[in-house]
Amino acid sequence: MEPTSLPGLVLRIDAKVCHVEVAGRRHVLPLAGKLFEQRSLERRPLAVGDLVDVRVGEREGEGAIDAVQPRQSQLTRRSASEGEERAQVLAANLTLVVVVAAVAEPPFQPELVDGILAAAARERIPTAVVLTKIDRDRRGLAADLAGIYSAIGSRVLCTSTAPGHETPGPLAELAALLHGNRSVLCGLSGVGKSSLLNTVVPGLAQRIGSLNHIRQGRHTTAVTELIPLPGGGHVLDTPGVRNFHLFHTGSQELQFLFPEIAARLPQCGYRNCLHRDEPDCAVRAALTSGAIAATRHASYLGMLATAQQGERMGAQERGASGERRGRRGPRR
Ligand SMILES: Nc1nc2c(ncn2[C@@H]2O[C@H](COP(=O)(O)OP(=O)(O)O)[C@@H](O)[C@H]2O)c(=O)[nH]1
Ligand SMILES: [Mg+2]
Ligand SMILES: [Zn+2]
Repeated sequence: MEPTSLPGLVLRIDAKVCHVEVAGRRHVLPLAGKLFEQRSLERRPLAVGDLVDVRVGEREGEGAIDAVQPRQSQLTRRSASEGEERAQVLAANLTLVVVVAAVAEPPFQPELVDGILAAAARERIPTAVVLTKIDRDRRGLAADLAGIYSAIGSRVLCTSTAPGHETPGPLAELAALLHGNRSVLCGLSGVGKSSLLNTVVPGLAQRIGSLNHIRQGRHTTAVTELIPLPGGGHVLDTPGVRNFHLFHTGSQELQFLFPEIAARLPQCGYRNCLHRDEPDCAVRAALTSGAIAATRHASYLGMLATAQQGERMGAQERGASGERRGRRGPRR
């Protein structure tokens, strides 16, 4: 009898196999078959979070992935390897992106946080910001950052999971946020993502890393895997991202990914204002009055410069493609 096709959720992708949840059960299936032969467009046609049609066999390892459903969203960053830019899809079909940043070590990086928020905004994925290690906040950084991110409409949770300093309210709220969602915890390595999950997901035996010491020979989350939550939903614990550059985002598109800029641009004097040094700019006026945070505007300018550099290189490459076809010059 022909096995029937069933809907599955991709939990984890390894070199040769992937883990797929089908009707509440995990199956390990080979990354082989028709779907994986047409590899020309994308290096890997599958991402964690993809909804797939599978046939599962009687025994472990049997079965196949027949098709991938169109994605609702894909959280994507730009990755460069061997001078070639590619889109790296962190996860597909997420319903919540939780940006995690510490107010102690490792130091807060506005452009990383703002990059993740912009990438999520681009895909219209709701976001929340979790500020961790507030037990070690000596300078009131958590309050400042909470002010900045609340002002742009983010839900901000200030947490500590340090023994004796736990913040029960915000941790309970995080648990409630994760419940029923397909979410990702995204931020630098060492900010406390795994610690948060261990605290809010009962019975989760995550490996906890440490900046200072190694427990049981390991100190980081090794794989990117969607973890089923008791009571519904999934959460992705990532090993940590060091940067988050947007993939092919135009310089005119960027302003719409910063809500506080998007809200003000109708008031700018120039129709094509990029809110950098143009006169009569409503965004810069808000910056001067303190209504827009300097760090947010700086992140925007940094991302704008990157976008414009990409556009210039794209134009150059198109112009020179006749003589240089097939050759990839070094990128500045
Ligand atoms: N003081 C303090 N340390 C924390 C907190 N959360 C995590 N840590 C420590 O920070 C280190 C990295 O934590 P981990 O959860 O592995 O971070 P991840 O890489 O983001 O998953 C570990 O040594 C944790 O014990 C916190 O709220 N307060
Ligand atoms: Mg971790
Ligand atoms: Zn402007």
